[in-house]
Amino acid sequence: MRFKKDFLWGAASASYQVEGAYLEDGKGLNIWDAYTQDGGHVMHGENGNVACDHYHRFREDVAIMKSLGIKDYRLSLSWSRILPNGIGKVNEKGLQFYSDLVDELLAAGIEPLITLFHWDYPLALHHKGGWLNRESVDWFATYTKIVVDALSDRVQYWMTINEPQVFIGNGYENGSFAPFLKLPQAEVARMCHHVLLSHGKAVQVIRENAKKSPKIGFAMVTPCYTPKSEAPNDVEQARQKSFAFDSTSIAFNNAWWADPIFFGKYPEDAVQILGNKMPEILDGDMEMISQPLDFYGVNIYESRANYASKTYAENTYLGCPRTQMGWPITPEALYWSLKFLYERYGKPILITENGIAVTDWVQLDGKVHDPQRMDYMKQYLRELYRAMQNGIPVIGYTYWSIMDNFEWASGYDKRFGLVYVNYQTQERTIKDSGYFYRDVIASDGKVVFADS
Ligand code: GCO
Repeated sequence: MRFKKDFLWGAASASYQVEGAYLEDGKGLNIWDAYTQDGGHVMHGENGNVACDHYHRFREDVAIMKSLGIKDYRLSLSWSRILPNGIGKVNEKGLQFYSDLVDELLAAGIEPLITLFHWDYPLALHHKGGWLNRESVDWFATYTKIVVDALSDRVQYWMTINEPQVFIGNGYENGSFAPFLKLPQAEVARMCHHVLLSHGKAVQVIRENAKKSPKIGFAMVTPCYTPKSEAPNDVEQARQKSFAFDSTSIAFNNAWWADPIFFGKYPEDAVQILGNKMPEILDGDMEMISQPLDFYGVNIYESRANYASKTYAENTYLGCPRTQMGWPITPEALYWSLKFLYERYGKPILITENGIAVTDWVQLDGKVHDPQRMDYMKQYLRELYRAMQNGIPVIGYTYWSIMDNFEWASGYDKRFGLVYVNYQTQERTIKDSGYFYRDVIASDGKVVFADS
């Protein structure tokens, strides 16, 4: 058993989590820069000021990716590195960094996949109301145009926005991520609408200006429920629950985001439940939001679950296997999520993130032995293969993350990388899983099916 030859075997990172150089070469502040300096919100008072120093070490990091045979690298751009105030004057040194990184990747035979926005919102725009301000749509479109003009002669794959569920849900609903706010539901709904409009307008800008024929998507975190059994009524119940509007949070929903994009309308249950908290929808909004896409980019780590339960959420039980994040290990989430998402939206799927945090360290032999991560990857990739064998078109798999990095409010304790980072020395050590992934890629996935 093998994956198809042109399968995109990739790895991912995000600007704030790896770059560091938070004040260097004209970069402006973003909300994570601003709201982590007080040491109050992130584990151990940590922040991304230095992170993995990828800004200075990107050539070394690309060389590691090349040595592993990685086909594509999903990176995100720091909006405030390119536009220090979010709008207005361009920081040419910021653009140059990304141009150099793209050139380094292409020279290494690695396809750059660009995420335009991965949570590091320009502080200056936050002070102008951020996503609450409808002007945010034009701000994002202007930023997108600058990036497309600079990079689209070499970049073909574009993801507009990463996980609006999380940056809105944690950033503005439950307050656990920057800018650590808890806003009223009507304001959250309005932000979601402006994020969707921004996505749509960015798609339009890319289509109209890209020099290289673009392939455009996003990176949503929309895992589905796993049915209790393969009995038709259990499957149907899981499907229904996966797209029903769960009002415990506006942002942490699936159809709330994907239906406007693919159907040009909000899901009826959400409209009913939110009532007068629904955002104002102007003429043309839904057409703008539902610009055609080339793929459905999805981040999947675990099955969707209702965490309100006092004891065990779905797929969890006494002593169940969990990652260092505490997330249950549910490989079947890849099969069922892809099945339900493809049946509903009918788009080829790119796994834009999947991975595991494990308590890694460099051992006495100087290596990082991480058999749990290798087993996790095997289990999840087998379910991905099962989805493809059942007719679901999957264009690639992107491991999160190429290297250990800043895991948001959890700081640096949580290590997801295929490459271990010593944050005192910035020394990189390829983990056993990194060599395993090399063998997965070289064998078109064949080693995934070996039990040893
Ligand atoms: C996300 C983000 C990543 C995280 C990763 C592990 O999906 O939450 O895209 O930035 O670091 O998922 O939580």
